[in-house]
Amino acid sequence: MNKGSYTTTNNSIKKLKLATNSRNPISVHFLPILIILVFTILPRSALKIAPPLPILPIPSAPQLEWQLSSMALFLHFGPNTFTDSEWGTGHVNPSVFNPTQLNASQWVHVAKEAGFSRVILTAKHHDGFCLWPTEYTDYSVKASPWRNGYGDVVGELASAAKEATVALGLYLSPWDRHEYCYGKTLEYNEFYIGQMTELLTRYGDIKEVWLDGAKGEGEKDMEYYFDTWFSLIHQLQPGAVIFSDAGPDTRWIGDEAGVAGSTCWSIFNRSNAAIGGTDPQYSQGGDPHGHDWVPAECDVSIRPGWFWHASQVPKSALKLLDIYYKSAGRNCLLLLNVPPNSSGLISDEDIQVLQEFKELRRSIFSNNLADNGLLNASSIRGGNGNSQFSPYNVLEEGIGTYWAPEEDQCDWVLYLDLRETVSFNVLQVQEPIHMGQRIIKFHLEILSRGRWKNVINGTTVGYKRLLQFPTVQSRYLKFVIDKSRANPLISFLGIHVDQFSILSHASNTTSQTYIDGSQVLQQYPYNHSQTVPVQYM
Ligand code: FUL
Repeated sequence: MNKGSYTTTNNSIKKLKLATNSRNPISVHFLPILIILVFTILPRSALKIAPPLPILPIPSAPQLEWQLSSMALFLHFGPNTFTDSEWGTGHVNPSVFNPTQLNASQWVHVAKEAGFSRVILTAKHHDGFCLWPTEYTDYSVKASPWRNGYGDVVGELASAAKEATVALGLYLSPWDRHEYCYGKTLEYNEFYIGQMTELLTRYGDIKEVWLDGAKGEGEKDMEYYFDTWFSLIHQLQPGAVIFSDAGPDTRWIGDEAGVAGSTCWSIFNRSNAAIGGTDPQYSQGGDPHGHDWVPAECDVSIRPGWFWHASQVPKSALKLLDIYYKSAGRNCLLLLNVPPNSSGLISDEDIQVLQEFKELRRSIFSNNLADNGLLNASSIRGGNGNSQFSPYNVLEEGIGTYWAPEEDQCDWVLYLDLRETVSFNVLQVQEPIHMGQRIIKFHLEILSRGRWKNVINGTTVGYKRLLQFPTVQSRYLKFVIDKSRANPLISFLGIHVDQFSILSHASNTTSQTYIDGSQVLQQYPYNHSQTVPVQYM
């Protein structure tokens, strides 16, 4: 239609030129009037409406890439794998490290198959043993019998990840129980930076650098020069995000259970958090008044320990699904630890659980009951006919397109007619976070026996919000944004069925408003070029 309008306008201009070229002097008199006429009838819809202003803070490109990956696989591996320990003393003989079947391609393959597009390896854990042949200490793979001392776990993983197009992250523990200079501030900072530089210059693209403030009680006191480390990491690997308790690029969620707060902002004040001394509540919730974009990462292990122990078994797929709802489903990245065993492979029982976990996610989220629905909104940026910000954009996967309301509205509502009565128990919502995180409070209503019934209330959406509730049935739904930092934008809305999880909490189904059929019809004036009549039940 727009193209047609342009053609008409161009034809008018051609006619105008013809008229001007003719010998009829009247045309010349009418020329200014004609020009005004042409520009007045130029359809407004032919022009693009600019998107709304992003609201600060917004993510950097590496932060966006990180968030879009949703899940990462953590690989805790080292001498602890062979000594049945978690925090190695740093004095275990390197001869214990001998994974006879180590195959980093298997790790990467397992990750990719299960839907994880990044892996993070403990290049050095607290025991100080290095999984790459560093030049700064003898306490490394070089001193082990593995591959006769010529092996390089980081190198093998980097090649396998590159080949499989899986992103690579490395954990370099600041706390080092082996290194003699640990405790001497300047010397150890130089040592740490030396090791970091090796890792970030030898192995191609590193997408995440992971470090923490963990330290045993009574350990030597010393200062870590975090600002220097972070600047150097960004200089050497501009595409990497740095994880720590307090960012700068991604923050620890504050627990090791993989659970985020039910309110979870990517917005945060870095100055309110210290590495090694965070307030778990602040980390879990973030800060709507913060100045920094520091989204949270939820780390948790598939087994009780971070390292592999023969006596431990993996969590069930259903447990992982529950963790997924509470991490990836609360605007965070899920960092799931799956430790390779002492032969150097990920164990079959862990692979089995990962496959089941993937199948659960597929069966729940691959079907969006809203897909064939009719959508409408309380308002549409640029007017009802504007497809750029149409409510139908929320049915397209990802955050590339979104529904935007007109400016200065008092209601922000998306109406859905699913065209038939369906049962469902999961809501999925996404905000286009490249435009900033906006939504503070929202709720979902269904039309049931002529009354709008509240199904679930929520706070914060962010990249992805998943909400579970006891199964409800309806054809008509209202997604209402109650409070937002700026005009809310929705990039995805999913209505799903989860037949597997058992809910432990009662849903918040409180308020009900009686409405009649004519009101429902009023709420569906815009059919997005589809002429299916919307009827009251
Ligand atoms: C903690 C460490 O102390 C644990 O051993 C583990 O590596 C976990 C992911 O981080 O800080």
